[in-house]
Amino acid sequence: MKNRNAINPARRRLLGSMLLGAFGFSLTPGRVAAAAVPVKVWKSPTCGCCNDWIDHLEANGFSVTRHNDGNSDARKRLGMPVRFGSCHTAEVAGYAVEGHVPAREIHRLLDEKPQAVGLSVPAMPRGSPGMDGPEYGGAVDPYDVLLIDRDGAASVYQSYR
Ligand SMILES: [Cu+2]
Repeated sequence: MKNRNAINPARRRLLGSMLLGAFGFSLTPGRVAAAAVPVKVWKSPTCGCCNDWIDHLEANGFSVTRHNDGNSDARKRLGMPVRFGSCHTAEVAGYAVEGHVPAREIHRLLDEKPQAVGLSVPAMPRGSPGMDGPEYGGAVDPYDVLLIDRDGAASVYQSYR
């Protein structure tokens, strides 16, 4: 006879994660469970692909503060040349991150700590994080993640092609 009060293990796990979820904890292994890395993002209030990129960051170990007053001033202040510009500019650990840079390269940047202004994915290539929603119909443009050094020179940090 089954005990009416017994909760099967799967259901118990589900209830447990719901309770933890209510308190903002996560048992997900890996980077997401580690303390989230704070990032500030400057963008226009109406930028949809910026918000999609922020969702990508938040799903990959970052905690984002949004500033919805455009990114030109932040880009200039952080020393990111306009020619590498895109729709949003972020700041993480003193580095500039311009455009739809994958979270993977930002983690690598924070691990390697190069002498640099930061990273950029210029313009808005389709298929990059935040430019990969259903509205793009699966289109993928080749692109490079660039490392921008302090005299404004760019080198390829990671190629996606
Ligand atoms: Cu964009």
